[in-house]
Amino acid sequence: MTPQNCTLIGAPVQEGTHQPGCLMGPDAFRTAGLAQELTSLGHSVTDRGNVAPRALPPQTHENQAIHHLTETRAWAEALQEAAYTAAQSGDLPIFLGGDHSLSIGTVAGVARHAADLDQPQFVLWLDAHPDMHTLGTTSSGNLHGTPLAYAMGVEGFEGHYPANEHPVDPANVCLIGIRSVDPAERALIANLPVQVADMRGIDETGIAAPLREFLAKVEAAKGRLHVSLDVDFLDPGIASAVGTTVPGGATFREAHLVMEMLHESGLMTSLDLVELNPFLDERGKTARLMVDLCGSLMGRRVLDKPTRSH
Ligand code: 5AB
Ligand code: MN
Ligand code: MN
Ligand code: MN
Repeated sequence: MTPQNCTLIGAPVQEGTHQPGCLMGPDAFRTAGLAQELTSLGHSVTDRGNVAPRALPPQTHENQAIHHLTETRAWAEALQEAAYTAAQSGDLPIFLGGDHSLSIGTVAGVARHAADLDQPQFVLWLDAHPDMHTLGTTSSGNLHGTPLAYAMGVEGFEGHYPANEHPVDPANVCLIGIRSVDPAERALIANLPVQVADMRGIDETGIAAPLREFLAKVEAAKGRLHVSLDVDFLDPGIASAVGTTVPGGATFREAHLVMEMLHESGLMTSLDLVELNPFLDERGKTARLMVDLCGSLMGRRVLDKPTRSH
């Protein structure tokens, strides 16, 4: 496989959720040996440290449930810029969260670069949740539930989040692992051409089928692929260090298979690792599992020949 130049960018944001701890995420990934894992697979790694948002004037929204709107916007601006700059360098940006609100910035940033290249941007959302709330529909007020709606240019963020100049076409979005959907998200999914592989479907077809279908679309369109991996994609039995556990998630092997297939496709151009809450971890177990999954994503395999069967 081609060795890649990986750029690690820490985004210690936790304002998008209601419980503290994601702030420690980037350092937990570093402590669990992410850079060493990538280096051992032949890649080069540059750790750019953590992004720091600037202070913005306070802003409010009529939805009283929303908290930390100003901070979320500040993170989005800083991360959009960081993601755009990192993507332009031609390296593989890996964003270390931090809660999922960081993807408000990262997806828009890499999509801006895809637009420069005149290539379509695709997004693979590995998550228990669709994260498709708008500022008007979130009832928890936790803004980590909004990044995918914003990334696709759904209305409901105007004047609050940065203007999204390069929204991702919903037809280029695939959600895998979904098992907790709120009514407003359900309605949005019904009206958008997104591909959704919920756990119900995965139980029947296996996890490979929907992923294979999506990767074929990315390849046919010569697209760029952003992967956003939320820890709660995984079953809480193997990954407990996350605030929003939902039973019935991806198993150890399902998750590795997704990573292995992504690697074999050679299509991924950027990656978010989000929602790790080290304060809830048991002796670094979830952090280490995430690093282990990154190993499969970046080329570790059992044998030196393909093991896949079509
Ligand atoms: B995560 C919920 N839909 O809006 C909400 O972890 C959960 O980034 C959001 O996927 C979960 O609060 C956001 C109930
Ligand atoms: Mn999420
Ligand atoms: Mn989630
Ligand atoms: Mn969460």
